[in-house]
Amino acid sequence: MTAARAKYLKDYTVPPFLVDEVELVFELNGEQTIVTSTAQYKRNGQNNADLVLNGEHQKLLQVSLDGQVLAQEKYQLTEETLTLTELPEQFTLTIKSQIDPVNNTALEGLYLSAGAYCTQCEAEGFRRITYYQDRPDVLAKFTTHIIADRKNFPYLLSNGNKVSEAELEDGRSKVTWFDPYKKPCYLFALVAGDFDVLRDVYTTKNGRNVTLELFVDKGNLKRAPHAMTSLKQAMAWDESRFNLEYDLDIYMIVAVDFFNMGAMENKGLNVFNSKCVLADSDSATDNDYLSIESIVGHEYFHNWTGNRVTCRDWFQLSLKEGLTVFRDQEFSMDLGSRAVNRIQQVKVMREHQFAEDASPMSHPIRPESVIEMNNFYTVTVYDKGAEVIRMMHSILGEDRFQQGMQLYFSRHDGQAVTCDDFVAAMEDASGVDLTQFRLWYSQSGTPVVEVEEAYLAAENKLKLTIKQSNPPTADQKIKQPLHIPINIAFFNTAGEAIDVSGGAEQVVNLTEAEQTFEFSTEVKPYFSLLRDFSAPVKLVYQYSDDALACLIPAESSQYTKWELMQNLYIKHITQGIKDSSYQYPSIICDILAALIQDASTDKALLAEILKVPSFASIMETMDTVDVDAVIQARKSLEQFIIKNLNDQLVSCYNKNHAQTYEYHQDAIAKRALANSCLLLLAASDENNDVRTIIETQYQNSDNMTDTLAAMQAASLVGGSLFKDIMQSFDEKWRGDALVMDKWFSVHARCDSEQILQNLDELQNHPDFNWNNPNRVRALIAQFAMFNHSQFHHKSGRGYQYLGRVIERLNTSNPQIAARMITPLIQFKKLDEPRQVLIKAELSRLFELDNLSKDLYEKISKTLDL
Ligand code: B3K
Ligand code: ZN
Repeated sequence: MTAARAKYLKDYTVPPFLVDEVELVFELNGEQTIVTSTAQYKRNGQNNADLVLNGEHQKLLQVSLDGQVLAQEKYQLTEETLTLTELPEQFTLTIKSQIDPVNNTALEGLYLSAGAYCTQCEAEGFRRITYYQDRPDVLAKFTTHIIADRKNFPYLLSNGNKVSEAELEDGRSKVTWFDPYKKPCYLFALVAGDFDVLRDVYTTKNGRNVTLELFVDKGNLKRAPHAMTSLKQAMAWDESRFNLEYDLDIYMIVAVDFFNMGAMENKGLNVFNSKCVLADSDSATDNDYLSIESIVGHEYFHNWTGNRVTCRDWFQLSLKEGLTVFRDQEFSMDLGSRAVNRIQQVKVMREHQFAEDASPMSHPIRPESVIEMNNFYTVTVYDKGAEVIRMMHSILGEDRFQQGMQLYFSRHDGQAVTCDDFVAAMEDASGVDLTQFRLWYSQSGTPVVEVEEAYLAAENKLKLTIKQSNPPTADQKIKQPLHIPINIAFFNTAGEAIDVSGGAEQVVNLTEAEQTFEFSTEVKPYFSLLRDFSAPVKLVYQYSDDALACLIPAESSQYTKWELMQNLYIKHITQGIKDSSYQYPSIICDILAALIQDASTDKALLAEILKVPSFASIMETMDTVDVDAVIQARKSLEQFIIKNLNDQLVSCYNKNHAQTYEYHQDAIAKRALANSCLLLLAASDENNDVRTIIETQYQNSDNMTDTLAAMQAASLVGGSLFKDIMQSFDEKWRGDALVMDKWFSVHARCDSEQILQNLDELQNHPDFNWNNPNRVRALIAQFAMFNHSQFHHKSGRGYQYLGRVIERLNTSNPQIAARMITPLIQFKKLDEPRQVLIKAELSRLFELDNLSKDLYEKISKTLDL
């Protein structure tokens, strides 16, 4: 194991040397690929520091200073660094080294993905390519020459604009790219391969033509148009909403099959996981379409928030990620359903981020110490980071927020800056004091907000006493009160909005540990709290059933209707967990029936409301979890709903299920609603008619959304129907691994006693590949995250199975291994015997000889070592 030492935010110092220009020459030659880098260094202010370059996994061939080859005793080489001493004020350094992209299964640095060369440099992958100061605050202009065999690699791509192209005599080509924008090395990219290309042009609002190119594996062109459309929509949206225009003459996206995450925003040359690009209605679901739209948007938006203005150091990651997630969320919300998007965002927060806050890996959105940076591309930095930006947006309002953005760019374009610089721009542009608000950047954990009400009839006054508590987290014991905006709306018992003092809808700002807010009102009102999830907190307030029955139809915020329904479900599931014979109250079905009946109900919203809260979101509301009781209580609630609403669900299905596929918002909503009804009906213990519906839907489906829903429904009813459908899908899609991922996932989620044998067998399927992260996620991560009854099997076999997978990935792909370990480190709410089993598995892993830094950081924190 490499030395696992933590780095601290407080230790930041400026780089001792800066680089103006760097020139890279790549001679792509399989296992013996040669990289030569030439960079102009100059001292950064007065200092006599050594130059310490980062470099790993490469063979250093030669170092030259100002054209003179250096003898070995003139520099010090370790596994991770190259150090040069006694350097002049300015000099040119040329370094030649050899790297092996062919055997690079970590998928960091330069590697081969299904025959094409590609790179992934963020966070610290550039050091696997050449020796350099691999940190985001060293910004340089890059020139890249790529030399490779013409026949196998007709496309040689890098950042910026292509400046020359030549055919060499030996069958190779040489292409040169120049990127005029200074950038940190994490934004460097290179791709070499043979592709099909979808081309288009975008004309910016100032009339500049930008060439758009989308590179996909040969034969995949028909799955490229949706990503191209999304890109053009993103470019137009950023102009209209943020007044930001694209800055190069060309924008390229390359889809590759082997990729550790979703996509990467390299300047002018995004590299994408093919899963986040390729879609047609036959092979991709509506959710795939929407996720592609949002990821294409996200990477595009980074061109300003991330690339033009970047991070000073990696502790500031949320500067670009929180902000860019906020921007991609708004993009999706402006294009599609605001409510459904908000629901998805909140689910990520409750099901994943709150769990991370409660885990040994808890950290603020701006972490203070890091061992392996790749471990901090988290739901906290990304999604809670976006919630923090969203709160600023709601405190300032759209206009002042946009003025803050303009000030931020005018101050910092071309710089590497901090989260504080961002908040300062918001503050200076708006005149709003964000001193206390800044704590959201440094304080980890999920605040708990408790609300108590008192109506003083004699005074016509409602008093809300609101308390915040900020429980200690693994990383931070002492907490302070935060600035928490709480959005509230008031209604009378007839469900009409009532104007209390301050308005029928208002935001109160909780800034102290406890505050009482008074509202004048002649009637005792009902009110809904934390509307639109106005802050990333846990709300502790128990609405009465009567209040919910009034508020759900009355609420004008579609998201909040869903939120209130969740509250009703969870309230009663909690009873069901305590008492397995608990009778669910009819009010649940009365409210659902009314929503189904009401033609004005938003269909996409209803599709979400008809989903009983997930295991993870129930878990979030409890301190300790009895796994089997939660599974049972969810099931009983589903049975209760189906029993009472069977006919309504069938007729709602029939009304909304379409025979012919169309792709637009209304059609997507109808499909979602029909499939929510189908999945609920399929969960029934008794209903046999549903088999016919599932079979017909599967047979007649002309799109993947309905096909997959039928397959998932079949997995719930089981038997020969399920077997037949799975077999038919395999026959149809075998060989198309991206599509087969859906099939692997349905298998992985099956609640079968045989699941571990099944997982073993599935690994022998020709489309399964341990080196491809998509496959591993589709099969193993789906099992560990969603197959609750089997993963948490009381024997511990589920935990041990995942442990063996992690052991295997530890050497081949440490980043993926560390991602997959999440279900094993978030165990604090489980019963004691299960915790013991998990810890035993973690202790075993901790003893591995070659444990990566990635896993070391997570396991040592979990076992408190
Ligand atoms: N910036 C990349 C993520 C890089 C992850 C490195 N482990 C994608 C994104 O957030 O847009
Ligand atoms: Zn990002």
